[in-house]
Amino acid sequence: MHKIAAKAVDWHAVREDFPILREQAHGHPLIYFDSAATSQKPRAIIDALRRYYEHENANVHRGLHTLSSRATEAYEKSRQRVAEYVGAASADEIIFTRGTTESINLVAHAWGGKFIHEGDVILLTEMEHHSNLVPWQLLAERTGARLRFVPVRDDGTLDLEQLSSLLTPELKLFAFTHISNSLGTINPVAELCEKAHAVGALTLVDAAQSAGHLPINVQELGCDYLAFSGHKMCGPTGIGALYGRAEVLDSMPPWHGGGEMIVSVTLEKSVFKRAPHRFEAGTPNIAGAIGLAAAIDYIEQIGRPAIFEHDTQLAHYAAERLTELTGMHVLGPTGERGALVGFVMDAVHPHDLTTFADQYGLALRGGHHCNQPLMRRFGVSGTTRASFYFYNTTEEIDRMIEILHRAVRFFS
Ligand code: C6P
Repeated sequence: MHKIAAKAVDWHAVREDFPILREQAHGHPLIYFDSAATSQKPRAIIDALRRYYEHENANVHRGLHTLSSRATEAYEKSRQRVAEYVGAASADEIIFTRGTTESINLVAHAWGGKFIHEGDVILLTEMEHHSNLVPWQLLAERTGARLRFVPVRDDGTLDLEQLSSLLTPELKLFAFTHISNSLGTINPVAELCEKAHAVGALTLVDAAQSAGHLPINVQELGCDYLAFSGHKMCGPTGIGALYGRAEVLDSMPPWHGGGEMIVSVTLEKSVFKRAPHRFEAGTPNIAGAIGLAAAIDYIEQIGRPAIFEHDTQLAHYAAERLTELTGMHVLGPTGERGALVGFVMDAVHPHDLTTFADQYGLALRGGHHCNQPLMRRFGVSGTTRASFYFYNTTEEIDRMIEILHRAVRFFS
């Protein structure tokens, strides 16, 4: 996995593409280590949004005038770009959503509402973000379905030995994260999909933390659904996508009703379009989709293998240097890990540490990271997390270590 050769990239030049990284915070140069929450945006994406509003802005799929045709063409070209990016067989398999959360809710409502019944099982893992947990809890409450969980081992990896006993005939869907946003664990997606399919279940991959970081091909992974957010991969907020295998999408009823998603409407009844338009009621986030396609162009120009290599090297370097600090506990696997490192320090609560770090211009994230059950599993109320992207540097990590040493002295 992820063994495609990475090209050499001038990372310092790449960093110059991000105007916000020249900002200061509390009189210090900004060190932005919160890209798992949302990434920063390069000039190319900011320009693409401005270009759209200056030259193409109109509603899509409705008007017959020039601007509407331009906007529709740009919007549908963006869908094609997203399809290529995740290796989908067709652009019809890409539904634009507000992001990962909405993508998962779409599946829980449209697919779950039709196919999930009392006694059915939905399998999740203990490391799921609330976005891949709460929608299934709500579905289980509505239908009487049961939720089951693959446990997480002390090293932050999934306990796959327990998986075979969870793969029962009642299992209808296995929904799991590709990369944990708290632990950095990279799950073996293809293997998990194959095992779930062997008992006739569908699979949903939460790619919120992976889509901008490593090559993804849904056909090679063999997943039925894949959800991700544009804002974590250099794109604008409020846009993301759901990939759904054509056959699965065709079997699903709409979830939101409104304009754009119908073929015909009478006062009593409507006939709906096919996927993906059936799932995009109302005026979509046109600018967002165009911004997402621009983000994909930008990322592809650098190359995901190079990004993955760079980001994971930073994460390993940070994990290693953190161990220099006394009373430090780094969570997550020691082997392959995504672009983040979560840790707990005896001397200081994550919220206090994050506030302290901010005084030095360092943006960390402290708290439960929408992973309350996982925090409970590790016996902590929260962690401090440093998350990286390709614009970050080892020098910034060295500076973080200095600031953390200072924090230990201050709080002890
Ligand atoms: N995590 C963080 O870790 P949205 O908000 O829809 O763009 O993404 C939700 C989501 C779903 N799954 C995973 C694994 C995630 O990490 C996230 C978002 C952010 O800082 C916010 S809690």
